[in-house]
Amino acid sequence: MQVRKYKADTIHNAVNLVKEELGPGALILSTRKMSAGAITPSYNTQELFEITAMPGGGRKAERPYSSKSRALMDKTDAGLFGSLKSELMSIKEMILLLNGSGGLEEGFRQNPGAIEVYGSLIRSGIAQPYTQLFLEKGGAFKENGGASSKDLYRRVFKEVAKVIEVTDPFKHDDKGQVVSALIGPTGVGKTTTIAKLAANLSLKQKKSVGLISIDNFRIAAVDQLKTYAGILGIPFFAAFSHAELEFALKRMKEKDVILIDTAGHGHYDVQRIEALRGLFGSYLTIRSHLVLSVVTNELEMKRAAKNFGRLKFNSYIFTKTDETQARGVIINQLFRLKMPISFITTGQRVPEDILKATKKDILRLLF
Ligand SMILES: Nc1nc2c(ncn2[C@@H]2O[C@H](COP(=O)(O)OP(=O)(O)OP(=O)(O)O)[C@@H](O)[C@H]2O)c(=O)[nH]1
Ligand SMILES: [Mg+2]
Repeated sequence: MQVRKYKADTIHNAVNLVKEELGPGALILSTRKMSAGAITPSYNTQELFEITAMPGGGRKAERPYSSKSRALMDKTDAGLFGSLKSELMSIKEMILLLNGSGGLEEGFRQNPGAIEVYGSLIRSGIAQPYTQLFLEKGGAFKENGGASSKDLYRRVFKEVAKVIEVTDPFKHDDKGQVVSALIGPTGVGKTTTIAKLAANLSLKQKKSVGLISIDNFRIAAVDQLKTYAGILGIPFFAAFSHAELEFALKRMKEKDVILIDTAGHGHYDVQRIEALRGLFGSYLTIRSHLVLSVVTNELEMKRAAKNFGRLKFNSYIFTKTDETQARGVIINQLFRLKMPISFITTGQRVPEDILKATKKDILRLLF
């Protein structure tokens, strides 16, 4: 089977070329419109049409080939079919993207380069309205906005970066002791993240660290952190009441950093969240940080942020970024409730899998 490509300035001329060479029974496999300049400078027209075709009428018309040249041709055919298949896939994807593009078709017609950037943001999990906003702000639909997709990527990423704010809760200043509590839904990685933070602060940053666990209904959960404290050789207290929390804080008042682990609450468990607020309420020094897993369904994430908002948290910690490619949920959450990001966790290993949040790292994880 001989698959060949024919190029001409109009589709009509390309069809004529096919007929001339392969006869009127030729089978047209695909047609494609291209920009002529990109292919060869010898074409003076703006557009170029390419037809992929093969002779019709079955194998009888073909010349017999040696087994060597047959194998070579099969290889070429396979390559051609491979490229046709991937072309079809990208066309399919583009149609899907355009269908959900909320009326951006006209913008894309003017600047086809913008489709690639748009697809990249959508694939990262950033919701359509925010993706559209980033493209608009990046000038994707202005005249020449899509001239170079590299340039457009740069401008759009800059817009995404503007939405991201980062903070370091443990940055040394003269405020004295830092007391940080991690709050959040069940199983998002609070205890694991505390262990990572404790190890990095004490071993790498040479800070004196103390741990407190507030989990008054699960002995195993308390043991989990106690074990980490033992390994690191740092003090640990379990506190189930005001008095016990007060005692633990007093005993560790010389420490640079105190990390407080809390029991995971279902975000519908407003009563428990309120209880925690009652417990923390009288300590102005305690700063809370909301831990959210990026694999959580977005609606759940939104509700969790709302209900834990009663505790007036100071930053987000996003966990389990290693479990999904669609990390754009981070950006979606920032649109719902703007708050700086302090840490990102990237796996189960303690203490390695944690990053201090930087705009650059977050952008790298997103795209
Ligand atoms: N893949 C992955 N797993 C993680 C990450 N962080 C934590 N985990 C895992 O998530 C599971 C739950 O972690 P925990 O630290 O016990 O979660 P928690 O928020 O303290 O849970 P509760 O105390 O029950 O609310 C464990 O299996 C962790 O190893 C991460 O960044 N990536
Ligand atoms: Mg825990």
